[in-house]
Amino acid sequence: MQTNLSQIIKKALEVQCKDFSRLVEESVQLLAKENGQVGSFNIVGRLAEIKPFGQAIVVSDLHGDLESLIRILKETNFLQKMKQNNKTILIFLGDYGDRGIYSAEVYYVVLKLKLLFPEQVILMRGNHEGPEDLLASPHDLPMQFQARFGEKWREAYSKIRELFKHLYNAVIVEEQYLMIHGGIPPQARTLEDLAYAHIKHPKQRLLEDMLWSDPTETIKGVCESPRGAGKLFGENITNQALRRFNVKVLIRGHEPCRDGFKINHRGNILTLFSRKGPPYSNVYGAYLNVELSQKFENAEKLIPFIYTF
Ligand SMILES: [Mn+2]
Repeated sequence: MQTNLSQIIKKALEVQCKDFSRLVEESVQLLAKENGQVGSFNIVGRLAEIKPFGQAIVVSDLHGDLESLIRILKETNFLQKMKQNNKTILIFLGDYGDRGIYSAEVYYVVLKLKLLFPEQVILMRGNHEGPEDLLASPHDLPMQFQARFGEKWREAYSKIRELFKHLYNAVIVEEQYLMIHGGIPPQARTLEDLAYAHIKHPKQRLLEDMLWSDPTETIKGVCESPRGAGKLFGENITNQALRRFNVKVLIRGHEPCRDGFKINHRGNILTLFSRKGPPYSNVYGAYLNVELSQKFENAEKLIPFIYTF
């Protein structure tokens, strides 16, 4: 079994279209059958429910930044921990490709980790893994695949597009955290709304709002987003959702932040951003490494567990 980080990276940099496509296909098959109890996760639709025990590493947008991903895996000793049968879990908040030039390699590494440790890794869906009718633009993945894989690139690309449908909409850590790539859909009433948002799309805008929305401090309610999809949601929407889902903090990605993270809505929202470099101008990248049994009422209290680089 290939559990050495440098071997995985080497393979990611060398992999040809056929092997890459096979890896994506295996991942699709694995994700498609995830339902009910998967290790310590309870899977409902595309929602992963987690009991508040054990260590969790939360990685946000990577956008083809292989270097930041390697750094996080090294710093957290994730593979070493897996060898020691440690129960640490690794959650990705979505947006693996586009922008950075190592999109295929980032996908390769995160999918390899999922296949190696299915009960320890959760891959969420970002707006760059959106549904057919709502894909982020510019979407440079096809060009990157063409440059990376040559004439057979379409095979790898169509498999990746299939994969998008199987990524997770949301993660909930009981009584603690709700994790969504973009934000809270104001119309969500139940966990089922989050779990089956992809099935209700496009009739309902749940999935769109989850993948595209951003918090704002300027209004309390909700308005359309300048991004052209999703919404801007204010403090009242956040408070209502945290109460409704009985959690303390919303953890999300999607927005580049100068320091790699930011806090909104009086400590009710933590935004993380893990990638560095153009076209974004954040000075730091960040990830979270936190013990889930520790109770935090407020995102400010999570700051000691946010690692920036
Ligand atoms: Mn995003």
